[in-house]
Amino acid sequence: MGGVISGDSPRHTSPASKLEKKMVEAMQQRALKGTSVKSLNSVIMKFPKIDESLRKCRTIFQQFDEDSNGEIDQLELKHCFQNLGIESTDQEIKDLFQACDIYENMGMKFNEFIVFLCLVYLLDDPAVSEVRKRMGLGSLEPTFETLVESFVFLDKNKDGYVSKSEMIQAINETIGGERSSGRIGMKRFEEMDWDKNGTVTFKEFLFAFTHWVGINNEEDEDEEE
Ligand SMILES: [Ca+2]
Ligand SMILES: [Ca+2]
Ligand SMILES: [Ca+2]
Repeated sequence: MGGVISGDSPRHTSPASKLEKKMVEAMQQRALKGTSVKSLNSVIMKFPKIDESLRKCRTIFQQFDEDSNGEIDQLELKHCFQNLGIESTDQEIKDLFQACDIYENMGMKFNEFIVFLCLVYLLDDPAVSEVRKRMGLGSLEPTFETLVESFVFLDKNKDGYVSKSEMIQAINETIGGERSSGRIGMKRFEEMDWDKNGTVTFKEFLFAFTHWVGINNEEDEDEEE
């Protein structure tokens, strides 16, 4: 396959929220800086460390989840921001939620929260960087950087989305022409493409990632009632 990816027009069917658009733009910007990731294997090597860091996020999550129901709702996020002394409008909170809440539930579950944190990391916005500082994301930043760089590695044409052919290309580069690699690539891609629109956003990528590193909401939560 050559480098031309022409029959690959992305179909972004679902209307993106303002924040999601911002995130795609942020990824496009970030992609211009390049990536130190050379292969999927090198990302896979980092899984244990990523796993460990993402578990630290659970502690933060629990602090936000005032009623401990396993979800952070808009009011809880607002309270949290208030406690941190961050001014936020209801609309901003709503946008943050829409950007992360893949299932369009009332609350953000843990894996959606990771998407949220990564968004906070990625967005170069004065208000957001204030959130970042106050939430003490410092130790998590290398993990988010790895995740961002992995996405940039996959997004060959740097448009902020990973298409099917880009995914297969990355897999082929890594495994070096094993016959099954294309099929594995497709399977991985389908796992990531939650809304089945043919492209994977950074949000979808992160969401899938929390599964791959073994974080699972339902299994980790002991029902206490
Ligand atoms: Ca809650
Ligand atoms: Ca792309
Ligand atoms: Ca998608």
